[in-house]
Amino acid sequence: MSHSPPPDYDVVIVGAGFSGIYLLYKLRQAGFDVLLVDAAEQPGGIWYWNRYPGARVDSQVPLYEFSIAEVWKSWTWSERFPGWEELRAYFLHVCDTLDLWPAMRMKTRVESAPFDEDTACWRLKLDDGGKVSARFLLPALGFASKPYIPDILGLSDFEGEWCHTARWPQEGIDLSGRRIALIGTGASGVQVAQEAASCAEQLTLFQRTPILALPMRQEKLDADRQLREKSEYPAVFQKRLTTSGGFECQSLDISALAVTEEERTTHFEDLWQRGGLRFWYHNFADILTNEDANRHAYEFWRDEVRERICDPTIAEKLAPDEPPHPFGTKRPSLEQNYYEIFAQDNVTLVDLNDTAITRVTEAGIETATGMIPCDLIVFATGFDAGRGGLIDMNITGRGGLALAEAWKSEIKAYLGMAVAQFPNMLFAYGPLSPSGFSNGPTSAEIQGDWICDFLIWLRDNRIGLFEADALAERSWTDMVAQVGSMTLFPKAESWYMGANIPGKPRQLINFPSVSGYADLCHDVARHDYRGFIRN
Ligand code: N01
Repeated sequence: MSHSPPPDYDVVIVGAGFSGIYLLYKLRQAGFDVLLVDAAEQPGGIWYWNRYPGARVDSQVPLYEFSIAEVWKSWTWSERFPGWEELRAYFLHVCDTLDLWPAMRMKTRVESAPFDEDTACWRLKLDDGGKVSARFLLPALGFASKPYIPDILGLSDFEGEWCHTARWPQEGIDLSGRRIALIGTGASGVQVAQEAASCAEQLTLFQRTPILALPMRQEKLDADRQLREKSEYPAVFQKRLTTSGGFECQSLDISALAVTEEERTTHFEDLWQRGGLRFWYHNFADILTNEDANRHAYEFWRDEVRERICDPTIAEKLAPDEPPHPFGTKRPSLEQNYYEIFAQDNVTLVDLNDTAITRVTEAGIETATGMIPCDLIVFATGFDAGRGGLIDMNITGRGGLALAEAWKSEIKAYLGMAVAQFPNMLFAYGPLSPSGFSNGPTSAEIQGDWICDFLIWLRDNRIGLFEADALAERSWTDMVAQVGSMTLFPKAESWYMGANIPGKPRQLINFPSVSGYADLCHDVARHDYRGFIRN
């Protein structure tokens, strides 16, 4: 190693969402010199970028917030499932309360992040022309920082407006009186559709696969009620660390096939009435592992939804007799009036399996059966989940190895945080960790605490360099695939399986248990951080 000036910072964190902000708070508390950079104008991560009308979280209060007492004690929500404006305000409150601003540089995008082997530090190039170096690099980009827009012929000819839900203009788009074509019916598509249906002149929704959406059962929250409920918060925050999804409870420990039909229906009915994602995470033990058990859940879902759709042809498109995929193997979303909007005169459903898009013209979307004029096209077509944002950061490790190259045929990562040949880098909420299966703040805190403890341990032991061992990386990657193969997830063409992006390696990109993941990470720590080479 050559004699050169020390790096500018101990740690650079990239991303000001839940993971990045939590890491910043913890590492500053632990005495590290830290800088956080983020391309957005304000903190919030996905809640900055996904500011389309109707964007709101699907984990209920108080699950979707930090467990840091000074933050939750001084914050009041107005709804059980808060919207993006309130979530953004929450992030400002967090940064004010924890005095994080001095270590944050917003409106700054990392253009490239090469590891400099001579000085054993990361040398980041920023889009303002600046450079920053740090001993440790912690990308905290979330799983959904790289939007996916399908390659549709003629899009550049379109004379109206178009955008992706995750790149919605910050000044907003007024949907009133517009003729809107909405492509994609995932969680984002459902939320835009509900808003657009209420004010658009015409909304045409292009569906490739029906989403199996669950009733949200939104509630207003008043301050007095919340104050009373706050006495239970510490127990809820503790509990969420111990469940498989990072929520307040998890699946039952009994099979859906081990109870009578009446008992099964009673439990389904209870989950349905309580609302939220519970029908997904608090259901019978084998809903996501046994096709017969899963079929019961699907049929209950289908029959409930069909009751809300008048037209039998539309009902068969939105809630088909035969499941399009096992229930819950694609992320269910929450809806408020999604199934009712299709009865409105201004809403049309186009099934892309019967009526493919042939091209976009100046005036709208041309399909196999005719032209659909529109003045706004919304792509609610998802993300290159887990991998896309990290690759776009142009991270290069030893010998100039690009992360894109390292992950060309398979995403590999030890503990879903570290990659062989990329020393002194740990990413949060990334692939092969629970991220997409987890309530966000729960994972942010589990990984944030673990990373902070690891960096303290390195400091205490005067270790300046660590790197994931290639064998440990291999066995973690295999283990995630092995656990996945015991579930029904591989049976769906989902972003969980990398199947939504042409050419992306097909593999389960998330570890399907938050508490199981935490146990494994803690075990690694207890064994002097085995699986990491250090010197
Ligand atoms: O993206 P998605 P999303 N032609 O990938 C369709 C979280 N989230 O932004 O299913 C036509 O789920 C695609 O069709 P198919 C949540 O974890 C949370 O909605 O692949 N259609 C699908 O319908 C969620 O799971 C919240 O056949 C095409 C849609 O586009 C994740 O983010 C809100 C297509 C993409 O759905 C991603 O959700 C929003 C093509 N070429 C998001 N390509 C809440 O907290 C794709 N599609 C409530």
